[in-house]
Amino acid sequence: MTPREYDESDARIRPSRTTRRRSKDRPAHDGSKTALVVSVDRGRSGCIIDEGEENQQLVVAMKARELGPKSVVVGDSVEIVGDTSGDEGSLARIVKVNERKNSLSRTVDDAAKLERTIVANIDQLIIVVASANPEPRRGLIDRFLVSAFIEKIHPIIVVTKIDVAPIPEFMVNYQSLGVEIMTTSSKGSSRTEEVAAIESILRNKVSVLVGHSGVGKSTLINDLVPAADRMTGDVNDVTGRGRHTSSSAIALALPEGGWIIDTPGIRAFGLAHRNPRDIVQAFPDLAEVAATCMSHCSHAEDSCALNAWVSADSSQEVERRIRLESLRSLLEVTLSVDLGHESSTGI
Ligand SMILES: Nc1nc2c(ncn2[C@@H]2O[C@H](COP(=O)(O)OP(=O)(O)OP(=O)(O)O)[C@@H](O)[C@H]2O)c(=O)[nH]1
Ligand SMILES: [Mg+2]
Ligand SMILES: [Zn+2]
Repeated sequence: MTPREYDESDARIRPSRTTRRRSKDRPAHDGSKTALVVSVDRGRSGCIIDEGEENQQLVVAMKARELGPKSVVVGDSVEIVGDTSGDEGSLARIVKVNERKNSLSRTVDDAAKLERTIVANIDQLIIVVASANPEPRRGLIDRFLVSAFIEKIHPIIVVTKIDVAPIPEFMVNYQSLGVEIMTTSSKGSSRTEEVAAIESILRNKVSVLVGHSGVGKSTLINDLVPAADRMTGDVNDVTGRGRHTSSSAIALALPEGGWIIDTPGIRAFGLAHRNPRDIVQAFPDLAEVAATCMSHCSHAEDSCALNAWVSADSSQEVERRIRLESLRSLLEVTLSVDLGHESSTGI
């Protein structure tokens, strides 16, 4: 298999003669049914109608042409019309994507303008990092955290492959920003308890697993949802990289309630569409101080008001210093992002 990056354009459909013909006698939209998108693969979306009810039904649907370039992603709430029987070979049409409460999106690199949405309507972002093989990369974790804080998605870090190497020290500092860190090993004797602990934080929530290829996202999903049967792939011994085994996102129902979304491993998470400085807003105590900074303060300079805040209270100085350092690590992402726009918050 050729390794490749997940590309949302995979989901794009070319208008064909058949769709054009069908659109002539399309039904009125007021008879549409609301559905949850659980998979998107080559233009076909798996949609669940009457989710959680007795008559819950999986329907395959295609995006209607009238939707234009707007993407349909896993986690979306959509309106579908047409053949919603779910019968073998049936195909319904998605006529509307309902408003998203949030979404996780990236640009291919920091200069790119085209924003690609990965998933929508998420409660928790589970950043999966291997302690080794592949090596953890701080930059990617920081980028995921920036997005989570801006989009108000609760982030959690799960460190896998604890059997191979201990948890990297730099990760512990994220706790000062309120990020919970959990560890697991598919090989260890306490796997059952570790999976149970992860399961309990996922219960009745919509969570998405993200991370590099080969970190063990699908391996974890298979233990959380035994019926999932996700394919896993070994990490290349020579390059230390995963093989991009999972190629599209899919949401799976957790046995105890809630949804877990497996995503394909990504190489880069561009933030051209974000201003990382906005993450300060996610921390009210820091935002209050940062509001007194000089305009355009990068919060990394000597005159930054946050420096004075650290030493203003000696009893809290150590905690404050770690918290500020962790925040600055996220803000450093700013340096590598070409900020095409100024922060709307003025800080
Ligand atoms: N030693 C060890 N190996 C693990 C652990 N978790 C997963 N693996 C192995 O790591 C490899 C990659 O696992 P996958 O679950 O396919 O990784 P993924 O994150 O889904 O990768 P993509 O689908 O390519 O994004 C497989 O060979 C797994 O058996 C772990 O905790 N310890
Ligand atoms: Mg996978
Ligand atoms: Zn500042």
